[in-house]
Amino acid sequence: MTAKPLLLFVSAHDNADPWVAELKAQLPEVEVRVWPDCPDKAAVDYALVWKPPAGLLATLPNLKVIFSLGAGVDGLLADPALPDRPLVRMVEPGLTEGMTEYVCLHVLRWHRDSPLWEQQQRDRVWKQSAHVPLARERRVGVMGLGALGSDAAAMLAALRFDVAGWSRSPKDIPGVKGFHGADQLPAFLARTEILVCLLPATAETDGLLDAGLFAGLPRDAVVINASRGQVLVEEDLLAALDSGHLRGATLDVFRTEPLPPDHPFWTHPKVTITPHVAAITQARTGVQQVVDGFRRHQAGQPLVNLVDRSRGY
Ligand code: NDP
Ligand code: OXD
Repeated sequence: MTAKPLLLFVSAHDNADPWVAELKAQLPEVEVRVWPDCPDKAAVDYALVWKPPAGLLATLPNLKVIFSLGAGVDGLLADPALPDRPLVRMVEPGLTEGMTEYVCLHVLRWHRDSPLWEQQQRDRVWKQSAHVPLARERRVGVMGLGALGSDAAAMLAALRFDVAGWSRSPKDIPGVKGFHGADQLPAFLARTEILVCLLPATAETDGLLDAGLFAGLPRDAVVINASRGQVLVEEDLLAALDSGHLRGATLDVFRTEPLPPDHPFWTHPKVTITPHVAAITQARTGVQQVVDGFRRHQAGQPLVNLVDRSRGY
């Protein structure tokens, strides 16, 4: 009898139970093991991973495909021993819908001045604004128009925001003004009152959200970063908030996670923090993508959502 292909689930964070249950239900033709339960490393054909121990994947000599539990693969690519096998990143509706909810929530929150009203409530102040703008009067800019950014931008446009997007290559998203490449970044920034960052962390995007970029935004602009902490220069953001140039920031991701208890972001009056929860891969729909990749690979068909290692995403 031929042995079933073996898939190894490795995650530093996720509770393996829902994943194993979904994998067994949706992929009965595969044997599933959860690291560190792996008596024969040579038997592992596929790996489904989130933050695996550095070097672990290199010890699996017959590994055929690496599936990432996350959309962002910067952590995996940082492992110098990452084996040269196809790397499939996570693109699944749960992650996309969750991110779009997060983006809309925080864009609306800043658009409707909620932080101000919350402060006024704490201070028992009744003071109305002379003008409460509509979404159609608010210019939002989304950096990164991939699986997540394109969906979020389209939903913001459906909420009637005046939306633009910036990406490496040109895009055509209905209701979203397209900007691309370094040359068009200044024009994109100049028209952006609420900036949403959904770029991957790569060599090119490292530290992109810095003092120079903030200076290109209009006064009172807001920054929402739900991509990776590496994209943001934290001291520059603090300086732009403290100088009064920026109105506020919502941050879900940080250079060091968990955010250290003494970090100034925790208590900054203009900063809202969430603990890297903007979007979470859902087991049921996430496994569907793994099933699709597994079946494609078994049938000798091209894999989708493959990471281009030279680009870093
Ligand atoms: P994609 O790879 O689908 O999209 C990336 C987008 O960024 C593309 O539009 C790409 O342009 C653009 N881009 C990349 N590099 C550059 C550059 N140098 N200049 C301009 N544009 C660039 O990724 P996803 O949308 O799936 O995910 C985005 C990121 O979100 C992930 O990498 C991850 O870091 C983060 N994330 C955060 C989560 C959270 O909970 N906080 C959850 C999930 C993901 P082009 O289209 O032209 O290639
Ligand atoms: C991801 C994340 O990249 O959750 O999927 O950050």
